[in-house]
Amino acid sequence: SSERLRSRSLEAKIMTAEEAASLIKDGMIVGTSGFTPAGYPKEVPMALAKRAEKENLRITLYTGASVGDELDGTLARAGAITKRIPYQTNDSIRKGINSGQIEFVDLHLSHMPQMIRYGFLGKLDVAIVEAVAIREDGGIVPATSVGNTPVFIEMAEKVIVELNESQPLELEGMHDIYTPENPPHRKPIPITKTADRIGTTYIPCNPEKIAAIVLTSRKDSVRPLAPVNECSRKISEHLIEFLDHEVKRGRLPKKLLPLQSGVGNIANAVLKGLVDSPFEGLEFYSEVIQDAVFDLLDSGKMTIASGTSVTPSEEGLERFYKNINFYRDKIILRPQEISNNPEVIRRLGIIAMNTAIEVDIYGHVNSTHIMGTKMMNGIGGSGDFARNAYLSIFATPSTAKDGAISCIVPKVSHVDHTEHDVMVVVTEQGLADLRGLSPRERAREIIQKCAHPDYRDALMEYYKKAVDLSGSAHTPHILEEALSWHINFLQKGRMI
Ligand code: 0RQ
Repeated sequence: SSERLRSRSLEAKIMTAEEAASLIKDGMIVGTSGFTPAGYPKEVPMALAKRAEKENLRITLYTGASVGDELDGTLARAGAITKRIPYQTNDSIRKGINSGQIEFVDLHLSHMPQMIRYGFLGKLDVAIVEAVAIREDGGIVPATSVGNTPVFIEMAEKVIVELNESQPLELEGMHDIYTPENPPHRKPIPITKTADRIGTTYIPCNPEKIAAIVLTSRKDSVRPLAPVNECSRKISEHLIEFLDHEVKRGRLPKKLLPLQSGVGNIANAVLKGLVDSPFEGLEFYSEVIQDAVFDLLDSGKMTIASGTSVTPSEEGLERFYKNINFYRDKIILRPQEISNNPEVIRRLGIIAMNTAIEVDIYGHVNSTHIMGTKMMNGIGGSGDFARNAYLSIFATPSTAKDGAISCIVPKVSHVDHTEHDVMVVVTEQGLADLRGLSPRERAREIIQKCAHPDYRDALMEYYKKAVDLSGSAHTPHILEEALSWHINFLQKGRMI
């Protein structure tokens, strides 16, 4: 309808998904909208996957972050992806990455857009983007995510738009699109408060670049959230007690500082815990806006939420659409280059809460690799936030796989966040405050506060032996034994 396609001359570009997909050739670099399963194109990727089953067609796929199965899954199963950047959560992609079929580059999410503009990641051939509307001047109004869509539209030769009628027009006005200049001309990003709007409500696009418009009403495949379990609830309690303590000590203002939280069940539980906490006037400056943020906005505990995508569960999405006029002026969607920008994170003083796969006794965090070799999802935005935060917190259950794995280990099998970027570690057992502690002090704090009782003594034994054998070195280790827990698990199915 003319409400969604506001340029008469672009009507000639309306075509089927198959016709649009034919613009994509073997070997091309394709960038798509989408950040966590929100606002990603569906029809053209599915048509492309069908073609790839019959002909030689393999592409390099860039996205904002993870996307839905219609995009990542169908293309991976058709063998149509040679390289994937920068983050994924799809089983088929993961299988491809961990079996040598797909090359994966795990990037900090805020780095990717500037790397594209700097020319580090090659020349983008086609951008496929989901939109709520196309303006008369070609400007594109994104749907439930912004991610890397602005840079893909700017840098791609051609743009294919999936105009999605299932995404409400009321989304228009929630986005804030701003693109930093390349050095040496970059200026300060003028965000000084979470609620600041600094850009346009649409992504500028030269209408001549729009090569195809595909109409659809296919919905995002959002993912269910598990109910808050005992372990996540305890982690949430420890964290809220800690934040309260920081306020009492005068190290945090009463309304805290803007919060960032990762995705998933622990993150959701922590945010849900805040609904019943004493804190008021909270702000959220994060990547992903999930269900618990709606609870916080509804309860009046939170005044503003800024992110790069809205990714609730199915019920959450329904609730979001139903009350969109309430949420419209409380939610701002920004490019991931801005939502995850180190300059802004440092300026606002973000409290960053992310999840670890494992943490070692010195505070190094592995967020990406299972047993040091197999890629899980990717670093996502956790590093953007952790390194630049006012407070950098990592949470994990103390054990995994029914207790066969200790998530507190002598040495992590892969490092994403170094000891320099981790201030607080929290498990259901307790919280270790590592600020101002040396490695030897950190080891005792982490083992005593965070390790599961089944593993605590063995960790302390390793640590003491390492102190002895290294002559109390700065970071005591026994190199022959440091990864023996992982080797035990791989060989015997239990770490000790
Ligand atoms: O595997 O499902 O096969 O049992 O790892 O673990 O406990 O379900 O945790 O879903 O919250 O994910 C770090 C991966 C946690 C995620 C990570 C196994 C465990 C299970 C998942 P199964 P859980 P979650 C914002 C910020 C990086 C990106 C990021 C992540 C599976 O939070 O990707 O932070 N973070 N982004 O059994 C072996 C261990 C294990 C283990 C858990 N120590 N050893 N396996 N598992 N601990 C979002 C974006 O940036 C977009």
